[in-house]
Amino acid sequence: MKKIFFITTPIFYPNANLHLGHAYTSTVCDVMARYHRIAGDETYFLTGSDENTEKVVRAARAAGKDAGTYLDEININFKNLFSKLGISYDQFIRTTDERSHWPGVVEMWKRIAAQGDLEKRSYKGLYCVGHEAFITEKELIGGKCPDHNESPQILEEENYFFKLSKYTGAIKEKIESGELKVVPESRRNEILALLERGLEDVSFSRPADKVSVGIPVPGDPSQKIYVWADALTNYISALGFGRKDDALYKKFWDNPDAETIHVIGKDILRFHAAIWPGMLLSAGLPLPKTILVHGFITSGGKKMSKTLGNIIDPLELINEYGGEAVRYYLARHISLFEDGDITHESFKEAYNGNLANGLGNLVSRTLKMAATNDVEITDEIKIKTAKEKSAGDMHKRQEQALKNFDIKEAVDVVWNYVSLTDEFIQKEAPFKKLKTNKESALENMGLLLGRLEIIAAALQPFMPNTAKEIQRLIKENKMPEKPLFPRKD
Ligand code: ME8
Repeated sequence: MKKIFFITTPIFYPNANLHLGHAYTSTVCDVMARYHRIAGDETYFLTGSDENTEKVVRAARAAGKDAGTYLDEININFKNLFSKLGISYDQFIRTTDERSHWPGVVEMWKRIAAQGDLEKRSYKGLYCVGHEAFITEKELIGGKCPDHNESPQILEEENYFFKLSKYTGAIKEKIESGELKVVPESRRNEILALLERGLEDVSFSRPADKVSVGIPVPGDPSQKIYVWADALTNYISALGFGRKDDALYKKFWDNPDAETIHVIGKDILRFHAAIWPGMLLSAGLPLPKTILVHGFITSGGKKMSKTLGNIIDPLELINEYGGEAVRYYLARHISLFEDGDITHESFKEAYNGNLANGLGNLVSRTLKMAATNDVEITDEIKIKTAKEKSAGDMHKRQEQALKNFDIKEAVDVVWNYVSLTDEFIQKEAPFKKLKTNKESALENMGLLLGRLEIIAAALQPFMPNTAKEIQRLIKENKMPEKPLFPRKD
């Protein structure tokens, strides 16, 4: 049965260009979105940028630009990377967009306020500008925030607090019952342990005179809505929640049959699996169905950082190897459920071994044999190849893997099939056999074309352009004009 499928990336902070971690989240979402579209599901893929933040103000100032110009420029960079990576989003939301985003946030605020869940309180604490959050004494190392290497400021101010603590039990129940799935199990346990300890109320606004950006609190212009209440609501404001044109919201969110999934990194689990469900419960709105949490990408076993000089720029990799190769690496060589590593060396090794040699070589060999001997693909061959056990097994395993969000396994099975096909060429040696048993040789070549067609189809969600190129070459019965993946030395 056709499904309704809604998938989101986190909205990214535009205080710097996107790095490989962001490219990873986006690629995971794109693979899932493409897979569902191919299956015929009605699919909507949302991404965007999280702009109402002091980080942006500081970055714009450092670049000597006004915030508007700075944001427009960096959004072009975001979209440029997405285009090179083939990220097929349906909408890119910007939280500074007063027409599409703000009405949803205002509506969300009003609903939570109507429940009596927002309360003005005086708050004094240590505030880290990098985190845009109050942090505790315990988290400091040498008096500084370890993530941002900055001393926090002591702030005392009036904030509206969201009474999140009130929803601890209800959120726990939704996760325990599976109504809200948190995947993988380890992250589910992590959030359940947090809920077991009890949630604290959270600051939801800041004095308007202390912040330069943000959406004014409805009915109290002395306060501005604080970044998380603003950012999380993007997932529904983008669909039209709080607006008249809310058809997408009704179809993709406020619909028991819609599969809704947020893909996030492990750093923002609490926000998505505690604060966001709390907000939705308070506002009387449906919760997402699944929160899929991935690990972090490291380089050489270390967190990528400017100080260590081990940041890998996705654009640099794309320029050298192409967007499809980057998608391939992220999908297959990073496990979604754990931290994954990448270095220039590991990338090149995977590229040469599995793309230049593995897939690229198979495509060249098969198409060369077919083109020189005028072997063309026929419906009969297609049916015969699809009936082979190896093809059936691959499909079954791929489908199961994607159901479990195991993208790595879903690509691994394609390469197993590539290896089986290589072995078939080795064993049957159709090129040599031409002289002794032409009929069998031609039959082998036809089967190889059929298998290549199956490989191309199975690659579609992961490497869409490569899949299309292989399909074109088969159809036109041509050898690639140049190798699909030239070897790199
Ligand atoms: O947190 N490895 O935005 P952000 C893998 N605006 N993924 C990584 C990563 C790494 N090393 N570093 C970042 C924000 N990510 C908020 C989100 S959503 C309502 C608001 C990915 O620009 C990961 O998905 O810091 C992480 O959750 C996201 O980028 C955070 O991007």
